[in-house]
Amino acid sequence: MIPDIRLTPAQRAAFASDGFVVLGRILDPEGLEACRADEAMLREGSPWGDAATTRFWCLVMRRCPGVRALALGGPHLGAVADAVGADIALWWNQFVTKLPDHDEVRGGFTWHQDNGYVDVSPGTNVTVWVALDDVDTVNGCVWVMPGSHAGGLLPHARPREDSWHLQVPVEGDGIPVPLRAGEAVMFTGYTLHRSLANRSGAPRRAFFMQYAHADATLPAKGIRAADHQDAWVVRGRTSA
Ligand SMILES: O=C(O)CCC(=O)C(=O)O
Repeated sequence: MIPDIRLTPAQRAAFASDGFVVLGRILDPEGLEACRADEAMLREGSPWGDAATTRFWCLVMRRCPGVRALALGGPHLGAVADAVGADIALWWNQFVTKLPDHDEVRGGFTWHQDNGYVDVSPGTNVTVWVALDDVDTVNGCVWVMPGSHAGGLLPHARPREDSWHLQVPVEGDGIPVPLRAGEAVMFTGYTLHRSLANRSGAPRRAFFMQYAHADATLPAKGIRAADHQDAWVVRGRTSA
């Protein structure tokens, strides 16, 4: 079992200035296999008739025991508490599998802030993105723009009429976050990030979890994050 991960003072300072921190390993080999088994079950059960090579499965806590154990009790929750406070709600979770595809338009996920999709108040929320395969610049690791969280929410727009993606125009490449399978990076809801196409020969599997303060709200939806579908208070409690 991996012990609770707490941010060191240096990591807290780096997280405050950069908007992201690499947490290291949050899944042991058994936990990793359980998460991969969840992903395999979803992928095998999904008839994907279109050409999309990036596949998403959202809000999977009820049917995926591997990622449920991770999201509700993983060692990253210590670091999440350092960022969010002692009362924590998991309010969103999602698999993202990139199948091999050299086409950057189809295979890439353009620059965005997670709060650009759904804003959270207060904006102390974080995303923990865990690699289920070794990830690097060849197979589509996440890239982050250090310090980009400092200005808060930026205007997002659709790159094309027919796209559900939202993006922010960004100058510069940012920095890649290569990880080994089972390792994670945590970033704020306002940290710009993206991923490029998977130019390897094998799927790139990942899972991410979004945590907010247990009393945080989703203003656009008019609800508390803890009351969202599939949300769980994973540490502490809500105030009412
Ligand atoms: O897993 C990826 O490639 C990036 C996914 C992402 O940033 C998102 O779904 O918000």
